[in-house]
Amino acid sequence: MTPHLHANSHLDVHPDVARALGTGRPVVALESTIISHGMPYPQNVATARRVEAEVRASGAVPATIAVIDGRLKAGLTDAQIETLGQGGRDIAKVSRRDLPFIVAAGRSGATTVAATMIVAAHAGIAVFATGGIGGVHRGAAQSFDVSADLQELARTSVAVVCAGAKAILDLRLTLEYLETHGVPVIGHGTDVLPAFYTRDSEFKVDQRLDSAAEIARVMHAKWQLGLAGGLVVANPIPPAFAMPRERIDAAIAQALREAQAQGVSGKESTPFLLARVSELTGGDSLAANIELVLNNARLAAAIAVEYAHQRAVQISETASLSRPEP
Ligand code: PSU
Ligand code: MN
Repeated sequence: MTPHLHANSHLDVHPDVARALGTGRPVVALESTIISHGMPYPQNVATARRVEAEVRASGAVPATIAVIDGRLKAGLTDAQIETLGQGGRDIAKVSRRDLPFIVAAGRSGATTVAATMIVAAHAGIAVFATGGIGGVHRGAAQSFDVSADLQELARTSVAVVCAGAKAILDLRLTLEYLETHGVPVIGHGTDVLPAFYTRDSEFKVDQRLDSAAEIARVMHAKWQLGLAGGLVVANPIPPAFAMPRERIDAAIAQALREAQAQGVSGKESTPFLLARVSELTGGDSLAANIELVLNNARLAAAIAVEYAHQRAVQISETASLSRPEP
C-alpha cells in the first residue's frame, strides 16, 4: 500500500510564521480571495499589505494563505500578493472542492474562507481574519446556493473574525445553518449579527462577548471539550465607516436583479454581487470594506495574543500539577 503523504507535504509555512508557531507566539491567518476577487487592483494589494502590517502592530504574525504553483502557502511574499492582486478575477478562486485540482495541476489560486481555514488548520493556526464570510444565498430554497464556508466552519477548528456577512445573503438562513451545524456565533461588543457595511441586522448572535480574552477562553473550552469545528466572531464595522442602510439595500437589490437576469450562478455568484454592489455604491463601499478588514485584523491579533497566552498558562499549570512532590 502506498503510504499516505500528509497534507503538510504540500504545505510551505513561511519562516516567520514557522518560527512564531514553533515558539507558541500568536499568528493570524488571512485569506486571498478577498485580494483577487473581493477588491479592485491596486487597492487590493495595498489593503493586503496594510492588513499584514496591522496584525504585526497588534503583536501577532500574519500568514496570508493561497496556493502558489501547486503548493499550499501559509505566509506569502510581497511579490506573491502582488501577483494575486494584479491577476484579479483571472486568478482561480479556490474553495474546498477546487483544492485537489489546483494542487495536482501545479497551478496558483486564491483561497476562500473555506480553503483558507483548511490550510490554516494544517499549519496549526487557530485565528483567521477576513471581511465577510460566505453563507446561504437569498433564494437558496430554489438555487441550493449555500457557501462551502459554512460546511467548513462546521468541521474545521479555526476561529473566523469577520464583519458578519453581506446582505447579498439570507442572514436568517445563514444563522440557522450555523446553528444546525453547531457553529458558535459570537458578537464582539454586539447582540446582533453585523451585516458587513452596517453595524447591525435584525438577527441576534448566540453570545455577546466584549473582550479578546473572553473569546479566547471560549475557543479553548470548545476544542478542549472535543467539539471540533470553527467559530464565527462577528465584529461590527467601526461607526465612522458604517454606511446608510437604505443605500446599501438599494444597491444589493439591483445587483441581485442583474445577477438573476444574466443567469449568474455557482462560484461566479459571490464575486459578481460583490463587484456590482461596490460599483453601484461608488468608492464609499470600498473605503468601508478596507476599514472593516483592518478592524477585523486588529481584533483577530488581539484574540491570537490572548489565545497563545492562555495556552502557555495552561501548559505551565499542567506541568506543575504533574511534577512529583519534593
Ligand atoms: N464575502 C465578502 N467578501 C469576499 C467574499 C465573501 O464580503 O471577498 C469571498 C470570501 O473569500 C468567501 C467567498 O469565502 O467569497 C465565498 O464564496 P462562495 O459564496 O462562492 O462560497
Ligand atoms: Mn455558492
